[in-house]
Amino acid sequence: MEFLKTLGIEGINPGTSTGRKHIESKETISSFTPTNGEKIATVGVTSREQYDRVVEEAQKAYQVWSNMPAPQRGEIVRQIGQKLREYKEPLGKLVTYEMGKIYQEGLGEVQEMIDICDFAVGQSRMLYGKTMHSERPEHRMYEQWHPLGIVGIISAFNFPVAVWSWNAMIAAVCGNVMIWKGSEKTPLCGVAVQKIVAKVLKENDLPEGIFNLVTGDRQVGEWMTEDTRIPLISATGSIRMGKEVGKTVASRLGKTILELGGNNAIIISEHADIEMAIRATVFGAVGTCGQRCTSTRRLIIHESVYDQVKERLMNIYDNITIGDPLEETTLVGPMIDQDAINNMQNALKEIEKEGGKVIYGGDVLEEDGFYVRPALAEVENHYEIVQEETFAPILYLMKFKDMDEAIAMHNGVKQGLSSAMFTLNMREAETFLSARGSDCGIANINIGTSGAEIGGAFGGEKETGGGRESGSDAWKAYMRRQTNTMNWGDSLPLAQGIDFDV
Ligand code: UN1
Repeated sequence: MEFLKTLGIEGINPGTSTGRKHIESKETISSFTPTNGEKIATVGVTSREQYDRVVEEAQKAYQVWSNMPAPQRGEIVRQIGQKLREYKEPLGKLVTYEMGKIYQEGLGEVQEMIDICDFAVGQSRMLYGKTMHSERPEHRMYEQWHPLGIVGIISAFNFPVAVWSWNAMIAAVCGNVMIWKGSEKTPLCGVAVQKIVAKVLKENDLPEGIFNLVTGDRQVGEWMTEDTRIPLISATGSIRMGKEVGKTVASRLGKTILELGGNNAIIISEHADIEMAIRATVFGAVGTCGQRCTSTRRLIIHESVYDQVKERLMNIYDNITIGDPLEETTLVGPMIDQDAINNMQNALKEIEKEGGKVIYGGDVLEEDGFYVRPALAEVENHYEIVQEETFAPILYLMKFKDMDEAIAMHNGVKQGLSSAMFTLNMREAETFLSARGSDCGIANINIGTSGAEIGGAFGGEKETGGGRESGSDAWKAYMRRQTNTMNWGDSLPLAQGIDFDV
C-alpha cells in the first residue's frame, strides 16, 4: 500500500490537528476498507479538552488570517491546489480504498478539489460589494463583505475530501478559519488532506489554527453545532442529521449551510435521445454505488418508450463489472459498510410490501467486502419507500402519459436537490427549467443528475436544506455584509427628509 506511505498514513494516526501540529489522543476509532472489510489503521478521537484547544487556536489564527489581504490568502489556496495536483493519485487511491468508490471517481473527487482551489483563487480578487447612490447630498453608500470567523464544516463519508474543499477553499479566501469534522467512516481521508495542507502552511510559515481537523462521532459534531464561537456551520449529510444541526444552530441564532438528501429523478420523454438518456441514467444510478446525494433514484419514463428503456437497462446492468474499486475494469465498487447493505435490503423488502416489483439485482455478493448488485424496481411514486432517500443503488422505474403528469411526479417528493430531463423538444426542455418545471436546486437537460461542476452553486430546496456551496456567488454565505454610509459634507441631513433641529 505505497499510497498510504506517500500520504503519511501510519498504523496509528492523530485525528486532531491545528494545521501543522497533530495532537495525540487516548481514544481511537478504526478505519476499515469496504473493499474487503479489513482494518486499515486507527485514528485518534478528539476529546472535549482538545476540541477547546482547537477552537482557541482557531480564534488566534483568525486575527492573522483575516488581516491578510484576500489575494494573499488566494495565493495560499493556489499552493494548496498545486499540492493536490502532486498528490492527486495517492489521495484518489485513498478515497477509493477507504470509501469504496471506483478509482476513476476517486481521481475525479480530487480533481474537484483542485478545481475549487482554482475557482477560489480567482474569487479572492472578486469579493465584490455594490455601491449605491445616497439620497442625501455629499454622502456615499456602499457595502463590503467581511469574514465571519470560524467556519465549522461537517462532511459525509461519500465525498470524504471534495465537500470539505468546496467549503474550506471558499471560506479561506473570504478570510475565515476552518474546523473540519469528516465522517467517522472515512477518518483517514481527513488526516491525509490535513497533512497535504500542512506542507503549504509550513512552506509559508503560517500559524497554527487556520485549517483544523477534529475527529469523532456525533458528540464532536454536537460540540460544534452548540458552540457560539462558531458563527457558521456547513453540514452535508442526511435530512435527519440536518434537521438536528439546523435546530441547534438556529436556537443560538447561528448560520447554517445545509446540503442534505436528494431524491433525484430523470424524466425520459418520448422525444429523448434514448441512448444518451440510458448512459446518463446508469452513471447516475450505479456510480459511487448509488451513494451520491445526486444519485439518480427515480426514472420517470414516457409510456411509449418504457419497455425499450427497461430492457436496455436490464441488459446494461447485466454487464456491469462489480468488484474491487481499484481495478481498472470495475464500474461498481462496494457500499460503505454492512449497515448500508442492511438498509438496501430493507428497502427492497419494502418495495415488494407496498406492491412494487424488484425486476433486477439487489442481491448481496458472496465476497469479502460490501458488494451488492445494483437493483431496478417498478414502483409508484407515492410509495413511502420511494419518497425516502435510500442511500443505495436502487433505481425506481415509473411510467407517465403526459408531461404535466411527469413534472408533478418529479416534484412530488420531499427532497429537491438535482433533476434532469432528456428531450430534444425545446418546449418540454424549457418547461422543465421554468418556474412551473423542476423544483430542485439543480435542473439539467440531456445531462444526468450527478456529476455537477464546481462552477455552479451546489445545493437544493425543500428538505435538501436550501444551502448553496461551491461556485457562483455561494461565497457570500461565508461572509457578513456590511452597509456603509459615509458623510463627506459639513451638514447632517437625515434620511427620509426628517427635520430634527437641536
Ligand atoms: C455529494 O454527493 O454530496 O454533483 C456531492 C456531484 C458531485 C458532488 C456530489 N460533484 O455528483
